[in-house]
Amino acid sequence: MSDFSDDSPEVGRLKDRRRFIKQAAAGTVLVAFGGAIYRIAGDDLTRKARAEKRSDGRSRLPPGQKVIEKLRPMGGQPGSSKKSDFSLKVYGECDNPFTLSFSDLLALPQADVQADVHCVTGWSLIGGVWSGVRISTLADKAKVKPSARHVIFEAAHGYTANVRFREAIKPNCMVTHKLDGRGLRRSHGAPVRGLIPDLYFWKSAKWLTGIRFVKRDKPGYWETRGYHNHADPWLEERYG
Ligand SMILES: Nc1nc2c(c(=O)[nH]1)N[C@H]1C(S)=C(S)[C@@H](COP(=O)(O)O)O[C@H]1N2
Ligand SMILES: [Mo]
Repeated sequence: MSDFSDDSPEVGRLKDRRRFIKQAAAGTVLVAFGGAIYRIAGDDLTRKARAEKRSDGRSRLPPGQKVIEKLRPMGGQPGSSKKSDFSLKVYGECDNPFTLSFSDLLALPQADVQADVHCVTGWSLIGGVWSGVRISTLADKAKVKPSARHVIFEAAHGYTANVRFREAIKPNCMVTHKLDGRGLRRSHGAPVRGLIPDLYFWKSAKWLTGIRFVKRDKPGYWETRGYHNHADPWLEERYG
């Protein structure tokens, strides 16, 4: 099992994942977090993930990470989670800027991507299936100019995250509205969030409002608060 993206339905893999987690449940610990109970996977899940290799040869689990079973809400100032309020502006260094409603977004080619995500606080969620539209699809539609070098993900209340253009158009990068076949929860960025799985999870902006292609880099919310500008989990680029 690897991180790479796949356009085909992921039902088989999902079932595998559920079985995998069930088998590992014996080693599971319960912890209270933000008033709710979350399961921290046992060492067996973490050890197994660490032993696996990705298609790019990297260890499936970046250094210093532990596997959790369920996505954990990490806060932030939410935007409206109503689909009718959703509007995504795709603009900047491109010849064809556009704005999408939620139904416009659904009318674009959809992808299902199996991707692991890694939070800088030390947890990773592995094997999640995220559905939505690839950044590369949006970039093609926008006719991005060759001068665009970075992508600024813009979210409610001024949150931003900067990603190198060439990394943002990798096939596992998308704007996503579903995890494991279900609409995102409000705490996880409903209706739509960015997803840049190969960088620390703060690069995946919740309550997404805009995608701006730019020539010059512009460090975002966490990048201007002591976190690393690039954020590669395998290089442990945690702090700037
Ligand atoms: N708009 C917005 N997006 C955000 C954040 C935020 O505060 N606001 N926090 C980031 C951080 S630090 C992390 S770890 C992930 C957490 O996502 P989750 O709450 O779905 O686990 O969202 C990222 N996206
Ligand atoms: Mo975070």
